This record gives sequence, structure tokens and C-alpha cells, in this order.
Amino acid sequence: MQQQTMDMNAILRQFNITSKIEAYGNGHINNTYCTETPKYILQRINTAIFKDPKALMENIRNVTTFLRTKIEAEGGDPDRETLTVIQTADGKDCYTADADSVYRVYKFIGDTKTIENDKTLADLKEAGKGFGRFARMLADFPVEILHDTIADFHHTPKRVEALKKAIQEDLAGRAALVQPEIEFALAGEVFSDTVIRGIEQGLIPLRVTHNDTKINNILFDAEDGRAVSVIDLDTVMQGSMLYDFGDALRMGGSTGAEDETDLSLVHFDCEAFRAFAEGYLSEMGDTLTPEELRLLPFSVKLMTYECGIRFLTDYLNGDTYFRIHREHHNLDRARNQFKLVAELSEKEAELSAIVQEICKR
Ligand code: ADP
Ligand code: GN1
Ligand code: MG
Repeated sequence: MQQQTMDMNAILRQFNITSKIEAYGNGHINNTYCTETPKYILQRINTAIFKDPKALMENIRNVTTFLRTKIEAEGGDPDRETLTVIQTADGKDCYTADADSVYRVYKFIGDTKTIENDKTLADLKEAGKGFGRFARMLADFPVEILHDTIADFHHTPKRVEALKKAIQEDLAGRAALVQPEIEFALAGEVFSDTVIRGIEQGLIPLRVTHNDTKINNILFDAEDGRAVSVIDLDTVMQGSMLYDFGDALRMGGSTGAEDETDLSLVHFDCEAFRAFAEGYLSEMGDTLTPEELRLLPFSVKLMTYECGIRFLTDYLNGDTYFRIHREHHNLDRARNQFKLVAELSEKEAELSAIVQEICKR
């Protein structure tokens, strides 16, 4: 522990910071810490997953610089409404201690809160506005300068292929234990290419997308609950807005936590969908194509399915990707997502009616 504290202090010194530091947040991928005074967020970038941290930081620098100008033009506070990268003493956006230990620091955005599971409809409407505003402000960002930080991140058919490989290899010897889950996952292959096909056919435009729009990737004002800032920008890449809309409701629309094991507590809440969609469409509604609007309900099922098969794949591979906190954590997560997928299949018509109601106003 003392060794770790010493190492963290040495890392902080690279950024000219001296402060106590503690682990922070609930992400599945990076390691996040927060300093005491002055407050900063320090993150160790997961280089097993993000193979080119310099390209990743270049994306973040470009996107946040672009957002700063937009936020200022709209009369906002860029230090609060987007991430600010703190450079190292020698002017770099991250500190590379060794190939596996790459660190970055952000200004701490204070007087805010993150929401994990206990969310109200007002929170969801705000989250929709926040992610919608993010997309709107980046609508004229020069997308060609963005690097793909993870190739084919939301290419769902390739995620199905990865699952099939994991089933075949059965590295952790778990496939026989999860036959019903495997069956459910493979049955979803029929709809897995819907968005990719739409993109290929030119029906769904490519935009700048966040690609990891979990509700805890948005900071809300601690006082009035408004969405302040979209964070966790590691996966900002070119993609479909359907990825961001669907992924946000994957967690935002569930009545339970992502790893709740009592599945009687896990349902998809259509009113949560309405609230998020109202917020999102108030920012982006005018710019969406008919195909994007038509697929909003489906996108939630697709992204929930994709995440479920990623959890199952990781379980079969022996838990090498997502951080786990108990033995069958990834299986619990996969089952939870599949419960939602099954419900979403039944609720698609109801959700489409909600989109139509919002668009008529
Ligand atoms: P991960 O990729 O592991 O999910 P995040 O970038 O989402 O990491 O950060 C984890 C948590 O740290 C967030 O949910 C949020 O609570 C907090 N956090 C991250 N960046 C900031 C920031 N600039 N200011 C305040 N809190 C932050
Ligand atoms: C990971 O880093 P975090 O916890 O915000 C993952 C997302 C998944 C999510 C599931 C880079 O997000 O794609 O949807 O877990 N991020 C990456 O909770 O793989
Ligand atoms: Mg996060």
C-alpha cells in the first residue's frame, strides 16, 4: 500500500501536483483516482484495451478544444462543461511510466454528482439533453481527424463472431455451464447487423459519437441536477448516434443495476425511455434522419444485446476484459442484459409510439 502511495506521488509529480490521492469511481476499464487538495482526476489508461494511448489523448485534446470554443460561444463555462487535460511538466497530454502504465490528469469538475442506479425521470431527461448537446456541438467537428481507439467497437456482427470464437475455444471451461445463455445470445444474430447495414446502405449517417454513454459518464450539477458535462471520452470516434442513444438507455432504462442478480427487479421502463428521448431529441431531433428516428427503440435492444454478448464472451474467455468483483460477475451481467433484451423485444411498438408522440409536438 505504501509502495503504491509512493508510486502515485511520483506520478503526480510529473504533472507538478503534490497531494494525497485515493481511488475513485466505478468504471470497468481504467483506474481512476482523485487528489485531495487541489482536486484533480488522475487516470491510469488501460493499455491492454487502448493500445495507442497517444492517439487516444490526441482525440480527447481535439474534441475538448473544439467543445471549449462551442461552449464559450453559447455562453457556458468550458472548465465545467467539458474535460480539461492537464499537461505534464514537459508539455505532454499523458505520462508514460512504461508501456503498461500511462497516466493522464483532468481538472476535477466540482459541485457535481454521478448517478449510478438511483435515477429519476428528471435525471434521465437531463442525461438525454447532456448527450444530445454533446452530439449537437460536435456535429461539425472534422471527423476525419479522429483515430479509432478501439477498432469495430460497436460492430455488433463482429461481436457475435468474437462470441462464437469464445464458445469454440472455451478457454475457461465454462461453455457447458451456460448453454441457455449461449442459445439466447446466438438467436440475436439475426438482428445484429441492422445498424451496420443501414450505415453501409447510406441510410444511417456517420457522426462523432461518444460510444460509451452510460449514465455514470455524465456529471450532473449537485445542486440543481442539470447535466453539466459528458466525461469518459476514450471511445469518442466516428459512429452512429444510435449507439449513443441505445447505450444510454441500456443502463438508464433499467430498473435494476447492470449486475443485479435478482432478475425480478430488472425491467425496462418505457417512461425512462420517454424522458431520455425527450431530452435527447430537444437537442438533436431536427437533425435526425427518418431511419435514425425509426430505429431509436431498436437501438436500445441492439446495444443491450451487444453489451450482454460482450459480458458473456468475457466470461467464456476467463474474465480478461471487464473488471470483475466476484467470481461469476460477467455471467451475472450477461444474464441481466439478456433479461432486458427479452423485454425490449416485446416493448418495441410501445417505444415507437413514444417517439412518434414526441416528434409530433
Ligand atoms: P472509466 O473509463 O473507468 O469509466 P471515467 O472517466 O468514467 O472512467 O471516470 C470514473 C469516474 O470518475 C466517473 O464516473 C466520475 O465519477 C469521476 N470523474 C471522471 N472525470 C472527472 C472529472 N473531470 N471531474 C470529476 N469527476 C470525474
Ligand atoms: C465499459 O469504462 P466504462 O465502465 O465506462 C465499456 C463499455 C461497456 C460498459 C459496460 C472501453 O465502460 O463499452 O458498455 O463497460 N468500455 C469499454 O458497463 O469497453
Ligand atoms: Mg466511465
